[in-house]
Amino acid sequence: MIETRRFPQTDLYGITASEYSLGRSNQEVVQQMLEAGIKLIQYREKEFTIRQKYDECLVIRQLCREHDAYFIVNDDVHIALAVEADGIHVGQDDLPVDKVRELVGEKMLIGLSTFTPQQADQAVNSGVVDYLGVGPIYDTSTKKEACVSVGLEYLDYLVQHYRIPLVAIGGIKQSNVANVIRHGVTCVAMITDVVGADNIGQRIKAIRETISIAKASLEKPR
Ligand code: TZP
Ligand code: MG
Repeated sequence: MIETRRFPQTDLYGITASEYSLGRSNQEVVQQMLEAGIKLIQYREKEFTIRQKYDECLVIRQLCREHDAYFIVNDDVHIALAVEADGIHVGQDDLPVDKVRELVGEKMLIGLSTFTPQQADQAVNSGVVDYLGVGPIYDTSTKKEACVSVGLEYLDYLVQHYRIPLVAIGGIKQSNVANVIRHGVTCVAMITDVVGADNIGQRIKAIRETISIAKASLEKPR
């Protein structure tokens, strides 16, 4: 468990999705992400049993520790606690964030998915959320229950109005990530473009190069 609760300064947020991983296990995919230098991994599996998720999280938690990477669990507060994750990521239909904070204590990061300014306001005012998920920026079929894409305007609004760490997500790929970065976000999350790549390591390297070129073209990245 990390000592002080602080969202890491990092460019790419890796998320599991065995359905899109070309037959590779989540463990294998995470191993490749970590070897490619990703420092923030979220375990996200919507269709698995609690026991399957717990067993995978135990292993991935350890892998993240060995690579000095943060490990965040999606949805399941009790699994995050059971494996001593560094964070929990919840959405608007999960437990309210103040309740999540009560359950996980002060050390664990809390991320919240948002797609409207009101949700962002509430999250920031709650004082318990450490970063906001922002999206879907573009159309995506990866998140089954996703709302229609919010576009870059919502991201612009957050970049202009808040200092809380932001993670842009949804339909982001190597081909369009530069544009997202140019809107001022530091960190982006990608599912299919990473886990669905034939060579995950090479794809991550290419994405990170693209991000770093886009950031260099900005005066004041945040
Ligand atoms: N939350 C908003 S969009 C999304 C999630 C989990 C799915 C992102 O997946 P992809 O494949 O990067 O579009
Ligand atoms: Mg959720």
